[in-house]
Amino acid sequence: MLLPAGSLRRAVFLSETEMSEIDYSPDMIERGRLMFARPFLFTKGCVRIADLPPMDRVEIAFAGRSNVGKSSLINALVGMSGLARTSNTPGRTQELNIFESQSENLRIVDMPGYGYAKAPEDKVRTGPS
Ligand SMILES: Nc1nc2c(ncn2[C@@H]2O[C@H](COP(=O)(O)OP(=O)(O)O)[C@@H](O)[C@H]2O)c(=O)[nH]1
Ligand SMILES: [Mg+2]
Repeated sequence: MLLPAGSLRRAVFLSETEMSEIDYSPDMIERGRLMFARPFLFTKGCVRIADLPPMDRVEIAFAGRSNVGKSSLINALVGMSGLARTSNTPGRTQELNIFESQSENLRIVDMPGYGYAKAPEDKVRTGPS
């Protein structure tokens, strides 16, 4: 993707309050939309590093505190309401859930949230190992 020098950097480093859609051209917004356009398929849930797929494509991982809406955001981006499981209960996602685009060289990783987990203490302590 060819962008005018500095245009992407400017968008990335603007603070949240300064950021607006004006900083992105309609063409960039459309490219972003198409990047996540369905179909994505659930590949697997990884509990061990050894389970992770090979680093053979672009990977975008969503990390953040429990229950902030990581899985909901993935579903909204992809336009598939049931792809990533969402929950009212914090700490439900306890694996690295892998989703792969069927049309782009792109992988999404839905990560377990940090801060709270309703899981056995040993699993909370170690996480994916
Ligand atoms: N009000 C509101 N609730 C949201 C939003 N996004 C997610 N939720 C709700 O917040 C809860 C946690 O969402 P989830 O995507 O599972 O969060 P995750 O733990 O970060 O993956 C669910 O009950 C969602 O329906 C949002 O933008 N607004
Ligand atoms: Mg989640």
